[in-house]
Amino acid sequence: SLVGPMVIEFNMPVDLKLVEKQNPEVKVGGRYAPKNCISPHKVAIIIPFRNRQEHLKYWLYYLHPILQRQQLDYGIYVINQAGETMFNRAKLLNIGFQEALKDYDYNCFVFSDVDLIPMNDHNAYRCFSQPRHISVAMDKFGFSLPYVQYFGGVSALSKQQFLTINGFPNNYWGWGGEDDDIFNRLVFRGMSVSRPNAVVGKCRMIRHSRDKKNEPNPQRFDRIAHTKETMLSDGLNTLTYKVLDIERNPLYTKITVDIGTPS
Ligand code: UDH
Ligand code: NGS
Repeated sequence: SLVGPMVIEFNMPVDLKLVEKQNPEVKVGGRYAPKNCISPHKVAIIIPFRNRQEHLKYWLYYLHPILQRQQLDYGIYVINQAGETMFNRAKLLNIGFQEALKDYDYNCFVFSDVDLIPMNDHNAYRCFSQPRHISVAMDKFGFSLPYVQYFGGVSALSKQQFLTINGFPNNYWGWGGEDDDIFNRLVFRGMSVSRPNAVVGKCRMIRHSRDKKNEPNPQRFDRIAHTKETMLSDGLNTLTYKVLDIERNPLYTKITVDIGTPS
């Protein structure tokens, strides 16, 4: 049922009640599995989140139909950082991995920023034999990679790939570098990055200004220089947080978490 290139725009209002009606097969919490086959791709989609409801509405509007056409067995998890302390994208992604596994035996994890939409449904939101980078041709980078090691935006790791690198770092507070740390982890564990080509990989980002409490992290350059050592003691094996609330909405599961403060 794939259609190939799609028109993606962000100039109309999105009504989630309507999106629900347009996706009658999506079950509570944003779960779906194809009716006429058993999908080998049991995918938890993890979105790091705080105060971006407008972006989330576009994301749900565009992605639900695409993911269903891709015949994935999937669930949508929005990991909402409580409070007003510095944002921590990678830690929220670790939490998403751990919490989604309490729901279902997912074998694949797609980590997606809330403001990125694929422009071609041949760009599979699933896992491959090597970690997958999905958002390889973003409009804001002229539809190409900004640098060859770039692993930000949207990526997919199998459960095994994620466990092999001890998950993601928990101590990148504020903007930048955590995606480069993840790339380093993959390389240090002998993996390489799989990517679609730059035509299939085209995607659009919703334009926005910098969020409060997500200013560039001045420690990021120093941190990415030490991934090899820090990945042993910073990751899934040291992840701590408190779940404050789990909301099972019709189109997504929203998990609000207290992630603490920089140590
Ligand atoms: N995010 C939130 N809330 C925040 C911060 C980040 O939900 O307050 C999530 C969201 O999923 C977002 C992702 O974290 O897509 C990455 O953060 P980002 O969108 O701030 O990062 P990006 O590199 O933008 O896209 C940085 C600021 C760019 C300013 C450009 C001004 N023209
Ligand atoms: C690099 C950042 C990455 C970031 C990428 C794209 O410089 O975290 O730019 O940024 N690495 C460091 O700062 C060490 S963007 O143009 O999207 O704002 O993802």
